[in-house]
Amino acid sequence: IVKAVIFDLDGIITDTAEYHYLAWREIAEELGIKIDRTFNEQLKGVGRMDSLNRILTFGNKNLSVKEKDYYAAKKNERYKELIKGIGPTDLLPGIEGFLQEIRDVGLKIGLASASKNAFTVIESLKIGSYFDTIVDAALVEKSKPDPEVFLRAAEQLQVPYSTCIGIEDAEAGVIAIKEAGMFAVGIGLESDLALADIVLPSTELLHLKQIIEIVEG
Ligand code: B16
Ligand code: MG
Repeated sequence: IVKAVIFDLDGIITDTAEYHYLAWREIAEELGIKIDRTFNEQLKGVGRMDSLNRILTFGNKNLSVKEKDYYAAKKNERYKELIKGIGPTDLLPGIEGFLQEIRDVGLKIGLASASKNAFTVIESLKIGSYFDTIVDAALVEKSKPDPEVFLRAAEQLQVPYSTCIGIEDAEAGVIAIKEAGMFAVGIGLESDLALADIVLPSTELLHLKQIIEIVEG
């Protein structure tokens, strides 16, 4: 029986991936590394320091811990500037209706994000009232694909892990959901999200009744 739905933020609720990309591209350029949108796919769902490490590996560059902290902080300042203008029109298609469907049947709603800016983004989108809990990177030790962020969210919601549906756009996130013992809905390409229980091409196609029918059989 399904008791809760736990959402990823970036790529599911809104497309902040583009802003992460623009901010990282500037930082990478400063480091003499050129990244493009194809490379950026590898940064989706991956935490801030892990993202920087991937960029450095890609560019064959080494930095000291202090330098890494400096560039990670600088990226975040730039990212925060870029997301200043986001609002309810930046919600991905169908998301608000889907949140309402979940509310209407009385299921709980959680957020499990690798971003330390999750609270700010949810506030800007004006959807904070839908969420019974928000678990972000500041509250967990291990980032996706570790299941910790999804496990914490279920605990906060006081529901068993196996009664949760997790929704993710990144491979690392789908792995985290499955490791948490939850039902995984992937949004994107079947070839990228092979471990998900079901894959839908767009958030527009999220409909609670259909998903519950598949989960509960
Ligand atoms: P921050 P999600 C993730 O959010 C993003 O997908 C990823 O690109 C980003 O690096 C990460 O958050 C950390 O974000 O720098 O804001 O702490 O998809 O898990 O909601
Ligand atoms: Mg995501």
